[in-house]
Amino acid sequence: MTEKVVLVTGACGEIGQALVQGLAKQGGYRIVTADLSPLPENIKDVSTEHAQGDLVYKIKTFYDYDFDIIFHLAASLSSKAEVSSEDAHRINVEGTMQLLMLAAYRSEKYQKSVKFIFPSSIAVYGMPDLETKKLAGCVKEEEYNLPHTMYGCNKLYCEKLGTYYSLYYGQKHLDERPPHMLDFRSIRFPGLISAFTLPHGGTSDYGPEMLHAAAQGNPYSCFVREDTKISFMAMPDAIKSLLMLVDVPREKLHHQIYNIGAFALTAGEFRDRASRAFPGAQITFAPNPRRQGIVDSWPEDVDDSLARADWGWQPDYDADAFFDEYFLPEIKKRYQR
Ligand code: AKB
Repeated sequence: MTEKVVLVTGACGEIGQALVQGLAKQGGYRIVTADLSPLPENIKDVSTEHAQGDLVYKIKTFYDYDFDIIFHLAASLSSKAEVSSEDAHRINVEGTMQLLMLAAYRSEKYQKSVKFIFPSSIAVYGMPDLETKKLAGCVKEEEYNLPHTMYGCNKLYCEKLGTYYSLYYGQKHLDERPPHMLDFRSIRFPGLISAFTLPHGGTSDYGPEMLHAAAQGNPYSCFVREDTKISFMAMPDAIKSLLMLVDVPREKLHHQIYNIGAFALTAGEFRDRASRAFPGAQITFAPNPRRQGIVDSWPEDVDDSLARADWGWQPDYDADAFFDEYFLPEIKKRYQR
């Protein structure tokens, strides 16, 4: 069987490392990676080539490759993007635009649809106030698309760009559209939690930070209120979703953008579960108004019925399974070593 050539940008990030490991485990891929940083040891051996540097300036390198699939994970996350917004725009939008152009060009020229998998985020939503957030509960893809952050604006715009390149590029009428348009597929992720890595620069980071601190016996001061609620997901489920979506035949997909959910908890519920698992955990709350405002603008939970209907999405880990079967066993092994 010939190997599929796959590019993973942002390979050194949290999702990147886990995805590269997942692709290698699944087999059948020649994995090319890209990131600002050198590859960490855990994925060094499975990447056949690594392009280190800024994607925007490196894009020419990638025109020489015959990619079947691009997982474009490189991004500046929500809290970081608020402090250097122009930089975030360059990384999140210009980098994506360059890669979309490359994928669209190759799809048309070589008569082969390049699959472009784009992780979007619950940051694309903008709940106007806490009352609306509470009343809305699980939001659908097309609701409240009024992001309050640079990162959310960037993600929403890139969803639109990807949709444009896969449906309307060239302004061909539906029946004269070439069969080999770029194949753009996007998942809106909730906050992700890994037992092996910690996120940097996000605003859902209080979840993983609190749990890792408690597991190590370190005090943690949480930057949002106890009643703050958003949806979260175990990293293995996030990787499962990417690997599932990439394999679905295009005709089964009725949409370009899909919500996926797993469990929604308040920061106080995280604290309670962390305290039960690690008696003596020292968790306090000292909300940071700017970061609090960001999380308050994100919905409590998402409606992922489109993903369930079109490609059979179902998470393996609800809140109990996340703690009991994934996070706690792994984290205990990790910090007790
Ligand atoms: C962030 O906090 O910026 C990310 C996200 C929810 O997309 N984790």
